[in-house]
Amino acid sequence: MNLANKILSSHLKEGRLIPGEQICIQIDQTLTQDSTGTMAYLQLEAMDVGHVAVEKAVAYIDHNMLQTGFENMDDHEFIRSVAKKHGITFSKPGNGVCHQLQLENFSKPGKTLVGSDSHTPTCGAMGMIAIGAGGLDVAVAMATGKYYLQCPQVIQVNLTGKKAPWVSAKDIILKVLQELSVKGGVNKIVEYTGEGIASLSLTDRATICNMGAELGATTSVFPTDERTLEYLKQQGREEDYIELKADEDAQYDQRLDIDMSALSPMVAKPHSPDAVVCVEELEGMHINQVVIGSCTNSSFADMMRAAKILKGRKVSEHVSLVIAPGSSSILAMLSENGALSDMIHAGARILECGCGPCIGMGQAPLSKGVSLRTINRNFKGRSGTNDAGVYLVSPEVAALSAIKGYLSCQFEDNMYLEDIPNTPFIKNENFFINDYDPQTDIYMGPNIKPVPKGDKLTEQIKGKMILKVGDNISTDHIVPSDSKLLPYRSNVPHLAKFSFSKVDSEFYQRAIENNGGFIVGGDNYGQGSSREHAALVPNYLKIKGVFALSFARIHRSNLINNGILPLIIDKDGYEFFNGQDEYTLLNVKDAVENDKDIIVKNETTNQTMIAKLSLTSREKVMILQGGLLNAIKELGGDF
Ligand code: MIC
Ligand code: SF4
Repeated sequence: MNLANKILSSHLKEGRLIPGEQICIQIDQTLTQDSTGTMAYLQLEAMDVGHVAVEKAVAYIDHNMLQTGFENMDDHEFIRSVAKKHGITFSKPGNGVCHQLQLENFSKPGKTLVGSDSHTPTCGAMGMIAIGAGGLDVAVAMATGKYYLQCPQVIQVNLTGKKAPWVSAKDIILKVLQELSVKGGVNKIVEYTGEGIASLSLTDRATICNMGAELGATTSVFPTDERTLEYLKQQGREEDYIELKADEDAQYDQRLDIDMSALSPMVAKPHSPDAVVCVEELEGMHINQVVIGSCTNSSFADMMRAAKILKGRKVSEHVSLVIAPGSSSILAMLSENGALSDMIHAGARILECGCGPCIGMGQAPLSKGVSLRTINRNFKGRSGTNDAGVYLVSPEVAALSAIKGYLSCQFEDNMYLEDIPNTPFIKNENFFINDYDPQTDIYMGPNIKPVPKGDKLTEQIKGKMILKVGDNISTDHIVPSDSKLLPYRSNVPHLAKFSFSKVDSEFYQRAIENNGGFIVGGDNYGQGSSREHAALVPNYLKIKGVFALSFARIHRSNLINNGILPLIIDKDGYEFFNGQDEYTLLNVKDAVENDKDIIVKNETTNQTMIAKLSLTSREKVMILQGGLLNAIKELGGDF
């Protein structure tokens, strides 16, 4: 057995480990963050449960921290009160980014974790099965300890050789993205094997697992070894260590070989994480901004390497360098060992520990600007500046380029930090709140609006095609996020006004005028972030179905959870839709109940075509009932 299947099988509650079949796994840990958390906790409240049913549930505040109005802090207070009522650990704002904190404080080999954030797989570095999901699925996991998913295939990525000094873990995952693309991992687990692993630290592995989300993968996983133990010792948790690895004769569904000694520094160009080339190809490109941080590259080692490059040097006059360490512990350690002052002396702006610029919460680049970032996503407009170009690089390339004023990988030998001190982490318990009181009153700010509900499925559905888009539409396109919109994650009616605004400024108006309708998309529709707002908003706007060539995993589940049909079409089907014609799905209920194709009729031309819905038995119930919350109401919380 491979390692992924070993962990899955030890947690299997329903189904068989056959790729494509529906399985249910026992969940040991959950995490939420604030931008998806308010909805997840409103949904948890609607389920009327007591103490959470998992070993460890943590609610982080890391995304929405600018507090330019009352909305953010109202959300924080709402989450804090729900956490107290249900026995969930609350991580206060300023403590750091959820994935970095989960890794440092709670990750344990062999455990399962589900989180309302697409980068939850970061903890795969610890030999965990850690999966990103929509908020409602995480709420159900908190309430019942269960998570349903399509049993994934397992891809083996075999690492050999040793990376050269200036090659970083980021370059390994950028190489994997170059090979497999942003849809190469959909419904697959990426399992790393090979003698090359031993040279990668735990946080190197975390960077690699983190950006497995950009492959669309269900998750990524590493075996455990001395490096795992070393990290756990550093965290004062060595008793959590167990050895985990695949069997010698383990089977995989696909294999990719990467010789790390052949790699050089890489960069992902705008506007996709898989638009990867060698930095050398773009050496000398003028830059305006550099951001070092995010859940991908904000570890102690990343910060120390960047600090070493900056030490005694000066950030270029025309560059704004911002640095956000991943956790309060890391920040405290950088401050104690002097690395923080090396950064500040060089001219770096230090941000509080959180997501910050990665999700457009401040630090928007200048118009048409070039921003080098160590983050994981560079979708158009995500930085807050629609015409800026964001390039994804390693912390080393970011720091060097900040000094030079242009993209570069021409390092000097004395910039290299040979050994990262293995000092025990400075643990700061004061940012974690562990109160539990089932009588707690829930705090509700005025910006927190109810969760939209779906309608029961009818036999026929009529509607106009109100938007047709191409391949790789991300949830950032469907519901954009920046400092103006993120405060409204608890207010779906307000967010709805900005839906698809970066793709088609009239979408909202058309949806209102037509009382909803259909959307048509290409391949990998809904990639990227786990935000279920990309389904809650369409639900609120009465979108009845999305036709696409293929769907990203989390978004597909979010659509179904909201009672919206994820309809599969082929290339001819894509061409079938034109203008703003009216369409009728002639036999939906029958098709869902009896696994039939759906007949779609164009009412203007009278032509018909076929769309497919491939649903598991549980998904069928959700679609018939108009969403997961309705299904739970009808069939009970354990549904
Ligand atoms: C992201 O990186 O896009 C986010 C913001 O962390 C999202 C969650 C969200 O949209 O709130 C994610 O990755 O799931
Ligand atoms: Fe936060 Fe960015 Fe990581 Fe999302 S990808 S969790 S916004 S740091």
